Amino acid sequence: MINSVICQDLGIKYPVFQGGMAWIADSSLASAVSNAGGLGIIAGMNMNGEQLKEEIRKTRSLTDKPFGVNIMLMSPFAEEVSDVVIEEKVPVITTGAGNPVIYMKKWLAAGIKVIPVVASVALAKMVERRGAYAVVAEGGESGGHIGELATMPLVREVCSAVNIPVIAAGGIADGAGLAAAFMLGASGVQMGTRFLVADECTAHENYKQMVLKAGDRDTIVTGRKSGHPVRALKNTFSRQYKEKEEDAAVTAEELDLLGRGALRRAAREGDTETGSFLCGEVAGLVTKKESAADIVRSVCEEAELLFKGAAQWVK
Ligand code: TUI
Repeated sequence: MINSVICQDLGIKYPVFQGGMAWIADSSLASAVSNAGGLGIIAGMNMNGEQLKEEIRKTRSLTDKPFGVNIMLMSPFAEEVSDVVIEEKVPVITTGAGNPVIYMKKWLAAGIKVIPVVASVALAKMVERRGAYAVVAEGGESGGHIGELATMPLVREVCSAVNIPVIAAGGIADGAGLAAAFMLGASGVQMGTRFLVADECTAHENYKQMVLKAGDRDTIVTGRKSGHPVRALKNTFSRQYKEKEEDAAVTAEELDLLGRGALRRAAREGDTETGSFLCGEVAGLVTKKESAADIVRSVCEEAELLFKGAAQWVK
């Protein structure tokens, strides 16, 4: 069975995290992944403190296994939810889209394992010094808000720069991806796109169909100019956004207005025209719906077979 140091430390069976996808990763998906032996993660991004509290309690009613909360640092509720996770004694926090050091002291004092998502060696080293238990090194193949580097160089460089566990993310959707990440020195993987089509994922059916149909070249990155690059499926919204951001006559306010509510319209309403369908480059590998348990188990079993067969390359 695939196993690593993070399994013992976090009390999970498989070294697989589910990404904290905004407007998608709720108690249903997070509890299913945790019950399957991975680490389910609730997205705090779109919730205020009260809403997150409710979602944490729901998750606890659905699983007795460890789970995490992702705090998106650009969220207007970041400060508020940073206290809720302490009150609710959440065992693991991941952070995204920023530098979490201003919150780390209080989380660590509360005994929470802090696992920032990083897109650079510099931030990985900084959070290691501040007491992070591990980092998620997320490459630009991911869906959603992304950094500059690709997963292969980022994971390798972060692994050689820090002495804490590294969880690889970005472009991983099957056992081969997990095996490759471990070969780079990672102790676990985080997947988002593969879990979008899980039976327990409450994203709109239109979202799931778009992911299932998408191929390798069906995502696009917008927002590079504004410094907030985001990867999403190509559709009317993302093409229009791209066109407008390249038009010097369009102001930042107009772009902001266009993007407002687009994640909710995709995830909850399935609005294929005006929604922003965040999705990673691995969409081409995601071809069938199945339970979260089948996803976690099959990814680990595929990786195990690959490792067992790896001696064939040594003569
Ligand atoms: O956070 C994510 N992915 C996300 S958040 C999100 S919500 C949203 N997205 C777009 C528009 C509006 C809302 C959707 N997807 N991933 C984690 C991640 N963090 N990826 C990259 C980073 C990152 C980037 C730069 C982390 C830190 C950083 O630099 C911080 C610093 O100060 O060095």
